[in-house]
Amino acid sequence: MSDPIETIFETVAHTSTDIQGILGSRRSYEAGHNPSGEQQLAADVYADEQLETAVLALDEVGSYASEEREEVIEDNGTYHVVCDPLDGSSNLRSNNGMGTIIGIYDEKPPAPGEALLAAGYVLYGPITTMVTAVDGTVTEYLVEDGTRKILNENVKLPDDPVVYGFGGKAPEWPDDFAEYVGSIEQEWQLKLRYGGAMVADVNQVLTYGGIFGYPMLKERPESKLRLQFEGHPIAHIVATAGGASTDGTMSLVSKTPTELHERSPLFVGNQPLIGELESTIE
Ligand code: AHM
Ligand code: MG
Repeated sequence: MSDPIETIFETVAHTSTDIQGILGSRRSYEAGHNPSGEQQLAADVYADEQLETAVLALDEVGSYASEEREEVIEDNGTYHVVCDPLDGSSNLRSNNGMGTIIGIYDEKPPAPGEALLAAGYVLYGPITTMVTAVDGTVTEYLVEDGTRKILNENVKLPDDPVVYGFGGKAPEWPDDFAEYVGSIEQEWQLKLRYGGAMVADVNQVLTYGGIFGYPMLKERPESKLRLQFEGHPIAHIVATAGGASTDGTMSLVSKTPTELHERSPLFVGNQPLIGELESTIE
C-alpha cells in the first residue's frame, strides 16, 4: 500500500500541472475577496477548487482548508490538508514566480504547528519543482506532466548565507527591525533578493542560504502572512533543512492559531540570522 502522505503530495503535484496550465487565461480579478480581505484572481479561485476536489477525493484526507475560503471542508479521514493554492498570485500580472503551499496535519485546523506531519510547496518558475519535508528529510523534485522526479535528496541550507529579502515598505518597519536589517547587511554582506512570492523567495534561501521575512509593521503588528497556511508549512520545511523560524520572539512551529486565517510576522532562514533577529527586536 502506498504511503498516504506521499499520495497526497503526488496528488498535489498532478493538480499543480493543471493549475499551471490555466494561469495565462485566468489573470483577471474576480469580484470576490478571500477571508483576509484580499481581492482574488480567477487563478486563485481555480487553484483552490482544483486542489479541494483532488485532495478530498483521497480516502485518507479528513479535511481541506485554504487561504481562499472561510471554513474548513470536512470529510472522513486521518489527514488534514491546509493550503495556499496560489502563493504570490499578484506576480501573475508581471509574470514572475509563484507557488502552491501544502501542510498536512494530524488534527483539524486551526491546529498547532506541532500537529504538522509533513509540508511541501510547488514552485512555478522556469521549471516546476516541488519541495517536501517528510520524516525529517527535505527532498526537491522536478514536476513534469504531473509526475515527480527526484532532483535533490536531503536538502540542507548552506552554512554561509548569501541572500535576504523582507516584505512591506521600509518606512513602515519598526525602528528595531530596520536597525537589524542595516546590521545584517553590513555584518553578513548579504545580497538583496525579494520577489513578491514567498515560495520563490524561500526557495532561494534553501538554495543559497540567507533569510526571508515579512515583518511586523508599525501600523500592522500582525503583519501580512497567515500562520496556518503559509507560516507553519514554510517554517517546518526550513527547520527540517537545518534552518530556523521565528515570529520575532518564538519559533513559528511552536505557535497555535486561535483563528484559521490568523496572521503572524514570519522569518525563516539560517539559525544565526534568526537568533540575531530575536535578540535585536523587542
Ligand atoms: P498571497 O498568498 O495572497 O499571494 O500573499 C502572500 C504573498 C507572499 O508570497 C509574498 O511574500 C507577499 O505576499 C508579498 O507581499 P507584498 O506584495 O506586500 O510584497
Ligand atoms: Mg500566500
